[in-house]
Formats: sequence, C-alpha cells, structure tokens
Amino acid sequence: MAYELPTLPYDYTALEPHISKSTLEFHHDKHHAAYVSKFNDAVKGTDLESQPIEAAIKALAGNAEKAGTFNNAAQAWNHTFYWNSMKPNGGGMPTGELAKKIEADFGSFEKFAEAFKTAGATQFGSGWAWLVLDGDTLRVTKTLNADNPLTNNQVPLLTMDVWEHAYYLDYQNKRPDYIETFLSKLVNWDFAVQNLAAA
Ligand code: MN3
Repeated sequence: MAYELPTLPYDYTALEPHISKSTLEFHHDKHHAAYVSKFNDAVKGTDLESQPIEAAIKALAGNAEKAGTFNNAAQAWNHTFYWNSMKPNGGGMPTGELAKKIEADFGSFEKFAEAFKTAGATQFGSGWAWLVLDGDTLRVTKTLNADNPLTNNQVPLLTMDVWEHAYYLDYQNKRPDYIETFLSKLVNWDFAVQNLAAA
C-alpha cells in the first residue's frame, strides 16, 4: 500500500500572514509530494511496501546503501508531522498535563521556548527542531537533513522544519524570525498534547 500524500489540515491561505499560500503550495505540493512519490517508487515491489512508513524509516536507518530511500521516507513522514504541528491562530502556551510536564522537565515554559529556538537557529544547514519524549523526559532535539527521532526510540511530539524552503519566500535569510513566529503564532499545542497522551 503506497504512502499517500495527505492533504494539508487547513487551507493554503490559513497560516497567512505568517506563512504564505505560495510557501505552502511549493512546500506541500512540490517538496512533500516529491518525497512521497520517490519513497513509493523506491519501495515498490519490496517488503517495505506493505509496512507502515514508521517501520520503513526504522528499517532503513543507518543503511548507507539505502540512504536515498531513508531520506525520502523520513521526509514524507516529517512533513506530515510538521503540517499538524501548526494551525491557524496557534502559538502561545500549552495547557494541562503537557504544560505541567514542560515546567517539570525544562524548569519553565520560557526555558523550553529558549531551547527550541536555539535548536532551530543552530541547526547548521537543513534539518528539523523537535520536542520529543525520551523515556519519561521531554527533550528538545535537532536533526540534520531528513533525520527523525523515531530512529532514536524517541516519541516526537512536535516539529519545526528549518530547511530554507520552509521559510525563505516569507522570511528570506531571517530564520530566527520564522522560528519566533512559529512559536508565537503557529504552533499547534493540541497536536503535541495528543501525541503525549498516545505515547
Ligand atoms: Mn520541508
């Protein structure tokens, strides 16, 4: 069963003015679509074709000969996760259990936000910043290119794409401005709460 490109969970204009229709059209319809289609082509007729994409990502991780397939699998998954990590009128503070756990594990929401911004800003080149559950503890991590916390046995709760294609049309070289906006206006805490509850 091929992995299907999901439709965006909101309209292409829904994140404006923070992320433009143009960015979402290129990012979803071109970049994400290409990862999905290349992944499906690569696993067609193999054992991985019938497995959930998470299993394919774990099976392909660290296999140098299959690095291209791993990259497309992980990027297909990462982007679906990223769309859900944002919502119109998002941002602000989490509530409930997640808010308490952020305070317990980071010291305060502000300290979490600082760690997340630093992870995004200091990821050299292309990659991702994440909030993950690592064992019983929340952590902020960053990954290079397509890499994904699933391969470290961590449970992703939230992600932010810091590849230039995610922000360049709207923010040009000002990655820190995109990151600030992601946290203050876009982040979908409901999604992170659901992922924590399911972990
Ligand atoms: Mn991207």
